[in-house]
Amino acid sequence: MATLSLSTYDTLASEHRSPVDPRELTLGVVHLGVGGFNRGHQLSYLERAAAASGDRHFGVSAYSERSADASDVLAAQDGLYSLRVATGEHSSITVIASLREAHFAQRENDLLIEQLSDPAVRLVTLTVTEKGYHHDPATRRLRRDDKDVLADAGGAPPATVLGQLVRGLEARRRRDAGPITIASCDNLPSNGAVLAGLISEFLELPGRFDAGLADYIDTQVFFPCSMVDRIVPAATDQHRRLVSEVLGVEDRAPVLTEPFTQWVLERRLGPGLPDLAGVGVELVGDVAPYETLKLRALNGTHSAIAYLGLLAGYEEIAAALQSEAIARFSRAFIDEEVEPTLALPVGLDFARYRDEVLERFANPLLGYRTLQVAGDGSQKLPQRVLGTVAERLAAGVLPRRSVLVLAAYLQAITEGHDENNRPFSVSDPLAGTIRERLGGTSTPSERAERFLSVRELFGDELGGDERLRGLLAESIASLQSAPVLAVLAQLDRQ
Ligand code: CS2
Repeated sequence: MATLSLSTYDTLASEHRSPVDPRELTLGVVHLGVGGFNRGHQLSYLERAAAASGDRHFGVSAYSERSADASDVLAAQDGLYSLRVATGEHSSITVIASLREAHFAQRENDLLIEQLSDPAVRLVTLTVTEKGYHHDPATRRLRRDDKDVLADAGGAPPATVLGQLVRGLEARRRRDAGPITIASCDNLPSNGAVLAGLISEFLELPGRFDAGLADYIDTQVFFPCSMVDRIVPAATDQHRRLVSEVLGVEDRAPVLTEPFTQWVLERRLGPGLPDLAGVGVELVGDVAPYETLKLRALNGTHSAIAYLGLLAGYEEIAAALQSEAIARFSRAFIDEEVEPTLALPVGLDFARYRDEVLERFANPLLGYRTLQVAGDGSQKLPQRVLGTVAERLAAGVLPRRSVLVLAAYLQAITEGHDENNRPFSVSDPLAGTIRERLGGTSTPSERAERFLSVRELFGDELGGDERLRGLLAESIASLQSAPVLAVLAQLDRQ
């Protein structure tokens, strides 16, 4: 079978072609982190903006950060890939036009710096995952001892996004290429402000930077915060086969997603951007209420289902939610523990939001794996669960469900198997540290104490909280002594 590329594009049935001819798009956007999420979310908005406005200046050059795998496959397809929106029998499959170039950042550093300094480029977007920011999850400050960060500051070919952006901005300033907007689209609270803060901390490291760069960044570079929402599971071979059959050409980089999509973007934007508001992006003065809601109610519940489901032996989120105990737990977690901590966006119907989130998770067509959501918990849990824990404790209430999620996370990364002894391996940058810290400890209260001593994760305040320590020890003990679903049922009776 021929491969999807510009040379086979015209053979596609018109229903599978983009409303925009990919050959007409010129470079206007650089993206860092070309995973499924970016392709299922931002690139689809950019394509619709091009279609709606007729403006062809926002083609995207995207870079993969950690390995060349994704960018090589996309480059071989001339940036083309299909997006399947799973709505039951009538899934639509269309090729997205926006991605015009794909590169591996570490192999093509010079090109990246050149494109970041191109006057035609007015927008940079990032989806590099939580750990891509090289910060401490608890404090959101730069990890000043990170060896890649230090090498980048010293002038090595940049391997971190911070180094890449700073070198690109230096070149942009020298070239007088005009203001630029850098939009973080990762699931971090205040993502834009955090990125701006990390860049300014990076510039304080011992290293070689153009004098005056910090002032230039202050006046010429815009870092809006954003909340992005769409469930985009990792691609499977089965999906690749199905899509290739429908298209009649082989697509080795297809993306599957759900109908729901949302992008709330802070109105802190530089000039010359595509008309995103025209295609449904909500431009607001303050993203915080949207992002706290999403991170705690949606992502927090996702992580909860992932760890509890994984331990109970469920491979997929939707399957785990079919368990009545997990479904009941999720509702109660959102209603009783998360909701009281939220300042809701004006006009939001919370009960409806919660039902919609749980319905989206239950979509069996997505096949979203518990193991995927469980990955990198140390980078995710602070904003997803620990904020809720801290605020409930401050209000004098013991957040039993949230703390059970922490115990389930601990069990998942230290035990590495479910309750039927089936092994799994959760990938997490702090897993080694946590396992080491726990060493040969055996009693639940020792385990709780050692776990809380991982200050990169808990910070000083929560890490030293006695009530949290007691509750965590109880949760660890209950998971050690009964099957997960029985523990959940027991919680309901308390
Ligand atoms: C998920 C998110 O994998 C995960 O950690 O919780 O990717 C989630 O699907 C998205 O944030 C939904 O917008």
